This record gives sequence, structure tokens and C-alpha cells, in this order.
Amino acid sequence: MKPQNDQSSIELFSYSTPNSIKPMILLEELGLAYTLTGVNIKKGEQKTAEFLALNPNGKVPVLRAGGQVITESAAIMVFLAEKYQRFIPTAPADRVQMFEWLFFHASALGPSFGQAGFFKKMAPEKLPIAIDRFDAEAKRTLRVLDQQLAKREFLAGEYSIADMVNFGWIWRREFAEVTLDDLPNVQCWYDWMGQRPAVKIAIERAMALAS
Ligand SMILES: N[C@@H](CCC(=O)N[C@@H](CS)C(=O)NCC(=O)O)C(=O)O
Repeated sequence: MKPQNDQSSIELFSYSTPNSIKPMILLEELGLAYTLTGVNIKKGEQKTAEFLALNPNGKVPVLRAGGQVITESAAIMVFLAEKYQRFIPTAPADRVQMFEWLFFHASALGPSFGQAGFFKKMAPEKLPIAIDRFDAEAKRTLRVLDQQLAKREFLAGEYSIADMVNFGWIWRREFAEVTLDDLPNVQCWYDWMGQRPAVKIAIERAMALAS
């Protein structure tokens, strides 16, 4: 990881993960040139002293834009969307709804998917209470999303970072072992996003980091 001196350059530290894909989608949607630096979390590269100096929390993604280092995927999304004034609603009612769905993903959908996957697939001990709890939460949050998408084409009125952040974990839903069966509105929204050239490129670049 070289120090970055060019104030206009953008570098993303990332991997093929649900949280990493979000800023990659946004950067592609914005048509910005950026350097993608892979951090192989399976090899523990997120815990090296060099990486911890960037993000003491030891997680991807991390954005370095000009002199500034930004951690937390939701913060990166807000930073970029505000800087370029795109994919962030301006109408107050839509804007607050965008934040609602941003926090919903960060505090409910994302953690429940992550914990469901951990307790189902990675925990050394099978703990039914934890598996049942997080499986139920992951499925419940998906139903909440489906209800919103039954009312509106996008989560916050127009296609925005609220959609991109929720897409991340749903793209990696096999980790949590949940499906989109009986969630027609989420399925339709997910398919629409999946067809976007920017989303396709982001996924391609993310997957290449793991190969
Ligand atoms: N709240 C953080 C979560 C980031 C996160 O959990 N990243 C995962 C990959 S999706 C990671 O780096 N895991 C490696 C680890 O925890 O050691 C965000 O939204 O950026």
C-alpha cells in the first residue's frame, strides 16, 4: 500500500464481499476512475499493521480519496454521493427515506445476514438458538424490503445509494442461506439492478479480486 499523494485520485481497498461491492457499484455508476486494491480477507490481509493503520477496525471496504481515508461502507457511499451529487435524493422526503434504508441495511439486514451465515457455516459449534434467531431476522428483513418495494420501484423514490447498499448482502445471500422465493418485489428490483452495466462491471471486478 503506497502513500497516495495525488489529491484527485481515488483508491478503494476491497474484496469480493457484500460490503465491498457497494462502493464499487457506486464508483462504476459515477463513471469514476479508481484504483482497486485487493485485500484478501481469507488470508487475513485486513489485519496487517499496514491495513490497520488505514482502518483500525480491520475491515473492507476503505476508500482513499485525495488525502482522506474513509471507512464504513455506508459513510463511503454518502461521501461519494454527496461529493458528486448523484444517487442521493434532493427532495427532503426522499432524502430522509434514503437514510432510513441506509441505516436499515447497516443495522438490520446486513448484520442479520452476516450472523446467519456465520452461525450456519463458520461457527465451530452449531448453536440452534443463534442459527434460528439470525435466520429468522434475515428472512424478516427481506420481507420488510419486499413490502417497501411493493409500494415504490426503488427504496427511496429514485435509484439511489439506498438500493446499492441493500443489494450488497442480497447479492451474497447464499452465505446466509436465504433465497428470494416468495419475494417478488425484491426479486424484480434485484434483477433490474443486476442488469445495469455498472453493477455488472462492479461484480466482475470484485470477483476478479478473489480469483
Ligand atoms: N460496517 C462495516 C462492515 C465491514 C465488514 O464487515 N467487512 C467484512 C467483509 S464484508 C470484512 O472485512 N471482514 C473481515 C473481518 O471481519 O476480519 C462496513 O459497512 O464497512
